Amino acid sequence: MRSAIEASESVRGTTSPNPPVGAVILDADGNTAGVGATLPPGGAHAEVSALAAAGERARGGTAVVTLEPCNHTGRTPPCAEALIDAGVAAVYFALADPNPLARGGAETLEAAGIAVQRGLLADEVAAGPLRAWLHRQRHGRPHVTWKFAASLDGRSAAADGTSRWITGPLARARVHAERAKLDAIIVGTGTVRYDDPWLTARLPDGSLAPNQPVRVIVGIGEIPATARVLDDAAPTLRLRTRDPGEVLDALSDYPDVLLEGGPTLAGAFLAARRVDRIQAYIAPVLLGQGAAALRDAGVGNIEQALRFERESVETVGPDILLGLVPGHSGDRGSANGTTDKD
Ligand code: AOF
Ligand code: ZN
Repeated sequence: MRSAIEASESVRGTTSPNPPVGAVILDADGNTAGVGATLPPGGAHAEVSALAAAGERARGGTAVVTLEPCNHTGRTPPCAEALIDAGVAAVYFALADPNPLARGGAETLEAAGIAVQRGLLADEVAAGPLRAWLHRQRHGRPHVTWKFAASLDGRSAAADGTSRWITGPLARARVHAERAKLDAIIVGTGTVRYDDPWLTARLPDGSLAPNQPVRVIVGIGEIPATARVLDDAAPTLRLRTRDPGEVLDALSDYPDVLLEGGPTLAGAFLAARRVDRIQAYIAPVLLGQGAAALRDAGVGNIEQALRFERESVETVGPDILLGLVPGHSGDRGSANGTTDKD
């Protein structure tokens, strides 16, 4: 399953609106016979590409898939049938398919006499490669990650506005590697005016990654015609609204969305409870003055503080990457000041 997760990670950002699924076929002796991952929409599902790689070695073997094999004829024929036809003896999958059109593959496989194991590394898959797709299936809107980099005292620029580089090269490389796996990156018009970001995903050598997320500029302010985000290195979408709900409605085809800045836009999304995860890169740097990473998120007193729970903490070179999710309060998981008081 770890290999299947790795395969699914390798296609994250290229499969929307389909989920990035990974599959591994083991032969009857338990050796890896084929690895596959979902191709762009209309192309083969993960199981079918793994079966193609395995060929005859699939017979009597085992399929390991991050999502329940589909049971439907959509853009492609059902994977459950493909697994039956290939003669696999067992199927392990992590997550049941929540899509009512596609689900039921497990029962079809079992009816054909195949041993089915559900739930293998389910939490890892749900928090990892299938996270955004599952979120969109459940909530009908994109999964939003707010990413920011700040000094230890929460600032993203020094007193004179200079901001390069607060975090180290490893953190920046990581941000670029992550960009290539997203569907869309959102920035406000203010950030476009002040920072003139390019918002492309670059490989370590500086060249453009093959997969580029859509660059989304939101807000009613004007931006210069010479702004770098307007070039043709990646598609760009201009949304003349500041309302997070309207922005996400317009992005319904883009399940995995990154909110990059600036502080005002982040504040609007946080106040509207439209941030599903925070990735905070914290550098061991003190600035003392300078713009904060966040402005006005609707918090007037400590009771209203937006509280989050730690999902992960990692060191990235000299910096710390904190992964946070909204604190549990109410079934929508909105972040507010009612948890973690002690
Ligand atoms: C799988 N393996 O690799 C993926 C699955 O329109 P289609 O035919 O491409 O089907 C899309 C649906 O199939 C999608 O919503 C999800 O339920 C499932 N995706 N299933 O067996 C795969 N990507
Ligand atoms: Zn399928």
